[in-house]
Amino acid sequence: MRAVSILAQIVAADTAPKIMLLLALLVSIFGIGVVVVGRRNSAATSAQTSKKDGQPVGNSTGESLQAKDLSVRDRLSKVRATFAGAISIALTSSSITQQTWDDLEEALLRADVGVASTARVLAPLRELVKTKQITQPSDLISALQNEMTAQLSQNSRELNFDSSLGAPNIWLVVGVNGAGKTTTIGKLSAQQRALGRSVLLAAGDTFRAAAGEQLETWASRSGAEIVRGAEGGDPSSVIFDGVARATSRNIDLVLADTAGRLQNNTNLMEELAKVRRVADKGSGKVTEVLLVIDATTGQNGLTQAKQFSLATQVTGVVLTKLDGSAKGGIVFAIETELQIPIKLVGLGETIDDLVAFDAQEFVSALFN
Ligand SMILES: Nc1nc2c(ncn2[C@@H]2O[C@H](COP(=O)(O)OP(=O)(O)O)[C@@H](O)[C@H]2O)c(=O)[nH]1
Ligand SMILES: [Mg+2]
Repeated sequence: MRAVSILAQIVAADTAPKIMLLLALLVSIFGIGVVVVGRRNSAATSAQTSKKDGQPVGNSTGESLQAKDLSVRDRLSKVRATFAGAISIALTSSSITQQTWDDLEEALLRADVGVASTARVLAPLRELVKTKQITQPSDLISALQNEMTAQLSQNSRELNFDSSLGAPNIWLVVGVNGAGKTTTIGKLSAQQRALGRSVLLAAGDTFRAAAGEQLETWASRSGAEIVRGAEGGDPSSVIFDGVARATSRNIDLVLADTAGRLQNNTNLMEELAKVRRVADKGSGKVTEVLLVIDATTGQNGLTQAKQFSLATQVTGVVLTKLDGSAKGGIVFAIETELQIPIKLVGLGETIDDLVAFDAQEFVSALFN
């Protein structure tokens, strides 16, 4: 026994430093492991928050937060650069001559205001000059700004939501391909959810499989439900099913996406007219038909607006991509020639980039 305990002491004395060394080694390997894994995790998280399904996500990265901080005026810098520049050139001469009117007219037309709206904006100014209420070119600027604002402020821009309906409100979203319908629905869904309304997205663009997937991403991002149909299926029945689901679940609002092939395709217009009829036939009610127009497509947007309006009785326009447009005059052409109010404006691709259209703010951002 004694021999055994002496042997144990010798072994202990001999291995203790080795064990300590082993322990130290283990601790440092483990430590490095933790740091490496930790770094990998944080890299993966930040990659996830900055891009989800290949699409930019608002509010999650420094970049988007910075974008959100930019004011509406900042986002309209492209429109302002061309418009304000052209106007100030028109008004540099020492007196108001025919040239002044020609230059002003050209500046308005270049900004996409359109022939009829340009005439309507300039007529009251000509009168002010004729009656000598204005004599200096520089005084024309504020008169022009006032007149442009006055042309826009007539219509109500509230989104129609009837809370006494006892059934889902349906907002149809129509427009040509690429105008920004699906993106607008995603942004709108987030806004309506923030107001405390429950939302269901109906994937009525059944022509492209990708459209349904894109809407699915927006549904999960904004906390909305979604109803999708088979690819190539009947858009009306998808929307009808969406309304039925919304009714059974007491959901307040159905945002219905639609396909948007070329506007000169008469079948599309027939299809949309049918979508509208079928949507109204179910348990819900269409309280808003939003036509999405890409601001960068210019006067072509006006032709689109006329056709879509005939097919679906458009109640409001969403003007997208104003952040990337060097023109903005289409706002006047749409409102004064079609009498359809612009209700929302898209100023970027992320979830926060949809704002209520404010005529005064818009016109003042054009000038300074
Ligand atoms: N810069 C900018 N891009 C936008 C805006 N709205 C939509 N887009 C982009 O326009 C493209 C087409 O949008 P999408 O919603 O798929 O159009 P849809 O075919 O009408 O559904 C996408 O790349 C969007 O991110 C906007 O207000 N500003
Ligand atoms: Mg789409």
